[in-house]
Amino acid sequence: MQKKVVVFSQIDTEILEKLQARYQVVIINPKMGDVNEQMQRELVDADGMIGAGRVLNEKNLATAQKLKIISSVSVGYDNYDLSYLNQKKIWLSHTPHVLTETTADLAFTLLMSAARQVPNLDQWTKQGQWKRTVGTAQFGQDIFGKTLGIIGLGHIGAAVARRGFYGFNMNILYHNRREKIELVQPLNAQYRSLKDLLQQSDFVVVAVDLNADSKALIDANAFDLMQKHAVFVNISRGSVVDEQALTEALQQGKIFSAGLDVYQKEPLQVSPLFSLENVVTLPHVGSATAETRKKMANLAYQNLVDALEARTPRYLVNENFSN
Ligand code: 8YV
Repeated sequence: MQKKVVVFSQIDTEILEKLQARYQVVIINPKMGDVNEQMQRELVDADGMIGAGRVLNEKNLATAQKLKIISSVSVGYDNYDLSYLNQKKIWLSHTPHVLTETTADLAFTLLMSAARQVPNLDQWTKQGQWKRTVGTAQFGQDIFGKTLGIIGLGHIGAAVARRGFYGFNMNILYHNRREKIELVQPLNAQYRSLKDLLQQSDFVVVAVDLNADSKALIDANAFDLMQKHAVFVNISRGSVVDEQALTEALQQGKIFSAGLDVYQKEPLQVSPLFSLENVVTLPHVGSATAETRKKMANLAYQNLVDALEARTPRYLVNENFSN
């Protein structure tokens, strides 16, 4: 009998066609009614799931009887209840590496846009406000040769560090759960406590995973420690930052500006951040280029097929139940 796959978000059309050629495919469609109800119904006899951007836990997975794998089209997996998946012996796979450079590119895009007020000045120019030579209100911050502090030196954090070091001659500081001696040697990057990093950096980039230790890691106290000219960038997960404290820091000029790709609640539809000129807000597009999303979809497809054909997926996140 054909295996059944539940697709729980929009996915690449070619991958969808490949799935349809191989398996019975059901697509969860928010336009067709309550998503959790659709999932509970479809999961009863499903063998695999593929998608991204949905919270999956006991509430919507409880009816699954023989689900072997959830193949996430993402590197982050904070939206999945790992202990529940382990308990139910459901594999979780993800798509690391293929999005590293693209996401680091976006971190730098945000860093530079926020440092030089790019979206703000674009609007200003288009609105015809450029009547004479620019004044101090239009000035930005120097980037070349400044100090870049990276919180979370995983693959993406390291790719951000390389851009800063090789491209902009920056002095690199990092904070991480453990020191990464070999990785940082060529970049001459220095380990710092969180407090020291916040106090000493001109640019602070958050690139940590969201977990119990990193939740609200950047709070009001953290913004108090930063320099007044500092630029803050978050490309990891919104919940790593206390968004209200960030909003207040921007309103009160405790830091110069921020560049954000992620928020506590996504999609972000209404926010006090929207009325601030010193913040650049993007709609969670770290990995969103045509090429990279294609690579992620392919990898997620491969992980799914491996699991459904009794092979261990390459990029497994939780326990390997086949052992
Ligand atoms: C995902 C991301 O594609 O990979 C991640 O962890 O944050 C993005 O690249 C996005 O979460 C999908 O909704």
